[in-house]
Amino acid sequence: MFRFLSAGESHGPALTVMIDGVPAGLDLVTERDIDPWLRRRQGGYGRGRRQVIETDAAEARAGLRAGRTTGAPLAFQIENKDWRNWTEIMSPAPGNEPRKRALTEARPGHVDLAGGIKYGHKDLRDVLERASARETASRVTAGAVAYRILEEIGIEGMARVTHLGGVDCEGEADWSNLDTLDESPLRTFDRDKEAEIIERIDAAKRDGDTLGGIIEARFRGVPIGLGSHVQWDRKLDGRLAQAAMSIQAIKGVEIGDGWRNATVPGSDVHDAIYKGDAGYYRQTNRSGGLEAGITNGEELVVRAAMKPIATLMKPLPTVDVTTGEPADAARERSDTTAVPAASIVLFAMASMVLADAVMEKFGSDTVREIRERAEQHQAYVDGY
Ligand code: EPS
Repeated sequence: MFRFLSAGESHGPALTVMIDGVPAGLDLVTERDIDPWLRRRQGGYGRGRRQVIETDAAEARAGLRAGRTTGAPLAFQIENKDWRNWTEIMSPAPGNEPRKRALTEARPGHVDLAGGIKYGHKDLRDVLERASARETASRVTAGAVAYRILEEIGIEGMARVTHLGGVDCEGEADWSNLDTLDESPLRTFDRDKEAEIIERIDAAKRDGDTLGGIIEARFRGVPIGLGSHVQWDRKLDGRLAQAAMSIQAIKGVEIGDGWRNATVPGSDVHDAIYKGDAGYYRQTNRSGGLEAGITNGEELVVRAAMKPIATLMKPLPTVDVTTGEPADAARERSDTTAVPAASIVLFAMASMVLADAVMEKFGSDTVREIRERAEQHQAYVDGY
């Protein structure tokens, strides 16, 4: 129901985002609802100079009228300010062959070699520009719209880092102090670990190296009964995993304490069920709010493992694809780490999956019907 497509190269003129399936009647103000998420995605210690050039903002092009959605597809554009430095190399017009500054030394871990072979390019810029994580600004734009739908039925979310560069920084997920995450240069509640992690990022930068980490998106107020167990492609955990795994550099996904749960007995894994005045509840949430692909009313927790960025200033051995000779992998301006930014992207992707599941259950034409049906559903659950 909630579908999004994007177009745009890292150093092209702009990123273009199209979103279909947004219900009518959603209050949406780009400066209030989208741009703050774009700013968060640009942040985090360890990013390169590109983020000094960019000030991402979503410009509404379609589907919005007087601060409300109409039910028509939404379209947004995010300017690449760096485009002015790339107008010749990235020009869409003919006449730039042979290309200046062709990138031919395939970086291990990046799209370069496999993408170059697949699409028949020897200037690997023709694949890397689209593989670049610049594209995640589009995801965050669409995710911010999805999150507005979630807010309409009382769902609240957060995005944080729980590990970076070999240091755990999980801390307690503190809903009453979400500002802490924006204040932390690493988007962590565990601020005692910041100095150690920053030292590691500085050391990696000095060494021409990069660092990965673990990120988490968490949602509360999620109704019981989103997703389904009846077919593989309707399971919400599977849908979240696909969305998370599609993010650049993400190589592992867990729901709740997925990896830990594989190592201990079932009695230490499954969350005992209780019923009180407020209905069914659990005292633990190792399943991360999902059982058999259906939300169970507990906090929804999805985590993802991000590998270190593939552009190394101290390059690994590779092959030049034009000469076939051994070479040092290409060096381009890049980030030492983008783990804090990736947490915002995970949050955006998870928001889209959740908004899709919400509309599947409660309707998709108007925000009014979604709200009414969510309230009716809660009354039903309370009496179950
Ligand atoms: C990226 C390389 C860097 C990052 C970029 C992703 O860009 P540049 O080569 O222009 O310095 O900054 O991420 C972004 C531009 C962004 O907005 O997140 C890469 O190769 O993936």
